[in-house]
Amino acid sequence: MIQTFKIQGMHCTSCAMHIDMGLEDVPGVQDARTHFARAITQVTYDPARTNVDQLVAAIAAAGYTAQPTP
Ligand SMILES: [Cu+2]
Repeated sequence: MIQTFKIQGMHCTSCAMHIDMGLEDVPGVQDARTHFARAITQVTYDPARTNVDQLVAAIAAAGYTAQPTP
């Protein structure tokens, strides 16, 4: 499953790396790609092991605000 999030709070490309690292620590996340210039993150995950709320929480723990896009 792939979910895209709009991200608030990024100010440089290392912010994007922090988000990717935080997401990749979540069990069930297969891939996380944060685009600094577009202010989005695309997460590929196993819905049997994690969910959108947990992904938002992981991004919040890294210090950023995430909003899932439809
Ligand atoms: Cu930064």
